[in-house]
Amino acid sequence: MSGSPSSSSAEVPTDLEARAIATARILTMDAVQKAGNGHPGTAMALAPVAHHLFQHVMVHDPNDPHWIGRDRFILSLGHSSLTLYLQLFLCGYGLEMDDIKQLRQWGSLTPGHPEWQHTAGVETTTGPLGQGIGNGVGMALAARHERYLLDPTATNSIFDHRIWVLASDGDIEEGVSAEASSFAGRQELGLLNVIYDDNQITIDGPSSLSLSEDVAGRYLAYGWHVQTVDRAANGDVDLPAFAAACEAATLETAKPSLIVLKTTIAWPAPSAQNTSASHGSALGADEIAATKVVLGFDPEQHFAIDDDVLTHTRQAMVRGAQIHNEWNQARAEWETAHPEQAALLARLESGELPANWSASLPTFEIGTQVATRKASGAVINALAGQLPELWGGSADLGESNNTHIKGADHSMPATPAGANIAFGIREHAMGSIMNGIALHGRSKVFGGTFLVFSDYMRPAVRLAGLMGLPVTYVWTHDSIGVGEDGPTHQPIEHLAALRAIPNLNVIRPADANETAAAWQLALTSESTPTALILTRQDVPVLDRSGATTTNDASDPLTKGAYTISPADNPELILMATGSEVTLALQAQEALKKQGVAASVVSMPCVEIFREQPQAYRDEVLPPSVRARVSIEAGITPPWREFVGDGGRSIGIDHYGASANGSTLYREFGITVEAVVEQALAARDQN
Ligand SMILES: Cc1ncc(C[n+]2csc(CCOP(=O)(O)OP(=O)(O)O)c2C)c(N)n1
Ligand SMILES: [Mg+2]
Repeated sequence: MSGSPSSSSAEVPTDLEARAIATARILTMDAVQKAGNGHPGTAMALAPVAHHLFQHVMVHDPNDPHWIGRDRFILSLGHSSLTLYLQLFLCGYGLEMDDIKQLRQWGSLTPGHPEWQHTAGVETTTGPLGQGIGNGVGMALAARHERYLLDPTATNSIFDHRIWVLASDGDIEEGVSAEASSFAGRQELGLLNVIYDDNQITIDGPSSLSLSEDVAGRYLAYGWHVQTVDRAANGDVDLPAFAAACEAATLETAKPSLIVLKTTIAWPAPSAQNTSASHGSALGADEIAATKVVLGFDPEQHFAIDDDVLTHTRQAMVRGAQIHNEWNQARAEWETAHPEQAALLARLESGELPANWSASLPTFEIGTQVATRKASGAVINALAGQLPELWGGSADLGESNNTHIKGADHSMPATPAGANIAFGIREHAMGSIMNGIALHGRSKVFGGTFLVFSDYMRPAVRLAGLMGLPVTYVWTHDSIGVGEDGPTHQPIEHLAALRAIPNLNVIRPADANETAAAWQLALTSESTPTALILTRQDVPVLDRSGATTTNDASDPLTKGAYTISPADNPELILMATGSEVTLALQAQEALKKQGVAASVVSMPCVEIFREQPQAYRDEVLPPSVRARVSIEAGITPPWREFVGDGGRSIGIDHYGASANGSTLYREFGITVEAVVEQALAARDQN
């Protein structure tokens, strides 16, 4: 299965192939010109590269973009989306000329940057530079993990496939790619091949304005296999040399490969080539006409393609069907030889969890003291044996985040099926790699760090939300409760900042049992990432038996918020998240002693609560009860949404300090007394 789908050619392309490449260049110019804006230069330069990969190198089947045996292609330089769209058109993935004409238009299949699940054949959403490299590293790690989970003893496996990434100067300059590439070197991810379009141009001018390092040397130092391919004498891609480099990269299976490929942006446009302007603006009618003449095409024709060219490139469908069919036969043999693994793969492909899996979720005894991070660790360890698809790790805080799976190997070159991932102190790459693992398919991946460092991975978290990847973040040390490490380590605005990301469920469980329920929700999420926000410090396991709000068997946490401790005809509502729910319950007691009836709402997940029907939300927060107090050890302004005009919020709107956690809660006024005081004031005011 490791061979190329067509006879590999380290030769000069045939006339038909040369015309296919020239056609891609011309369609690039036409499409951007019609849209009025876009990125023509790089797609023109890289047309031969993409053609070679899609026609001669990658194992893929345009008839089935989801075939699990396919090589993955990532366009990390997402601005050059036509590089990918034109190959999807030429190979027969479903895009047609009309789609190319609709580049960047409302509702089209060809948006400005490639979007996963929007256009068949797009493996990940790219545009934020650097992320595609991180995604590629994640896919390569996942490919290796899955291969050794399913087919550990084979020399050549049907599950071996490669990840091809096309990257630009921006990808190379962004820090996330350095983190991810360093990780890939340590992991010896031989399935990963990155092509760096070294065109020495970025938007603001020559890349030398901002880049002087020896990139090839840097990647050699990471432990990569590195090749450099110079331009052809005429300035075009040296295709035979590039083809030879692809072969060498494919043969290198013990190290990730980097091909530093020198190109000329906007080649062969007479005036626009090698200019920064060609990166992001239409070339203009005159320049396009002149370029068509250079390429031997009719300058009067637009969006033209010769029938014989399209027939030739769409042979990719025939070859794809054939190689896929052979693969299916090999899979049938593998299934017979490996019934247990075959059953596992069938389950993973169905998206089902094992029957009764949730029965092994731990339950915690009321009244005991358990840090929610510890409860999370107990959940992970209770499930790991049953769910081989559950794997993950931490950015070097495994012991603190309680993400370590005991008794399991690390995922390493020598133990590739290991379930623990040592991401290293690389939060941003961790987020991007997690996305790649999720995109590769069939994994339930988690990654941990301190909540305060979620900022270091935010761009990848946003992309997980945008793509709808069901990854799980284990963010512990969730408040000033961190204590002595001080303000650098104490999250303040983080909960609010994370809740601002669309399609991210931020869950801050009140106790150990809510933590188990939160994990259950995370593992059954299909298209929303989950952030688990967990305490460093012990919190009591709460008696939740009085929770009023569920009329089904699921944990009340699944409603996002619920009345954990009701009161008859409450004058007041106290609402809280995480460790502050305990404070709210203590304040409820204190108020009761003064003859004041307050109910307590645990609101672990604002996002899910917002999705509940109005009737349920009114049941939890009756509009008639205007005296409300929120308690959360984070910034207070967002709580206005729930406490309303008559309400008050207790939290912390400034940085923390170095002292033990209980001192900080006291000094910063997050106390039972403060809650009682604010509650009475709110009551008197309403
Ligand atoms: C994280 C991020 N920052 C900034 C941008 C905006 N941007 C798009 S392309 C680009 C750089 C263009 O240079 P290069 O990466 O070399 O691409 P080329 O023009 O050579 O194709 C920038 C700054 C982005 N897409 N992502
Ligand atoms: Mg560049």
